Amino acid sequence: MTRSKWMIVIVVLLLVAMVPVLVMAQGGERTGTVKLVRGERAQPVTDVPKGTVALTGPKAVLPQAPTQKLGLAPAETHFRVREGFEASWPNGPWDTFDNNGALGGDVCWDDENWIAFRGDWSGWPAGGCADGLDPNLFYYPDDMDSWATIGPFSTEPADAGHLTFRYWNNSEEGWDYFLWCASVDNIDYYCDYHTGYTNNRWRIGRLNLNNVPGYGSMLGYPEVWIAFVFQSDFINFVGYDGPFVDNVHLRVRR
Ligand SMILES: [Ca+2]
Ligand SMILES: [Ca+2]
Ligand SMILES: [Ca+2]
Repeated sequence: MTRSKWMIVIVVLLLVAMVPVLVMAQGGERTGTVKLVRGERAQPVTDVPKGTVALTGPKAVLPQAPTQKLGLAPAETHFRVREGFEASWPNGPWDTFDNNGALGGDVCWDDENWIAFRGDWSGWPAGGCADGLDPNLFYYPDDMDSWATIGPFSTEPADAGHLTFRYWNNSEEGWDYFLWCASVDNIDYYCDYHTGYTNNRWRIGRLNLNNVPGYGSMLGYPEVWIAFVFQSDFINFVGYDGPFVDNVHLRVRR
């Protein structure tokens, strides 16, 4: 081969070698579990390799109490929240707040009508409090530590507690985290998280209070909290829409 042909071969080989890099640059995502202490940023401890989607296992089968298995008693609901963000929010047991003070302004969750799994409205972590934005016009800001909580509620008489919800996310992968968590002291929260892009799809998020990641069972406690958290770092080089949450269903029963 002539020298110029060798050059072409080398260039082609280099381009082929770059394909995985180019593919990975196009909006990957990661999920995992992490312990989150209120007032601190999450330090993810387990990572799924970039581009691997491992969000949820097979559909959870709700465990039944012995009496139910025998057909003696129907399930008894002790605490239930259904939220589709189509009416006034926050309401009832919900609370929302900015957890890092003046840093990044005063930003918390609110109901918004930019995108929804069902209806027209969903929850968004940058829409509420004094410096809240409209997702129809803005991306999420930097330095966020935005919380939406349900609770406290009791699980003392409960045999089962399940949280399910839908979420859509586009956040800066590896830097800006959407987390869903549970706590028995409102300080240490145990969470699953998503960072990156859900490819314009709504995913199912789950939390089983009988098997909270990193903790174990949170059944049998006088006070339990659920939290949806979004944390962004100090910079984005391009704009991201962030996480939207819809069809939240929490049920604690025996
Ligand atoms: Ca909705
Ligand atoms: Ca703040
Ligand atoms: Ca960021």
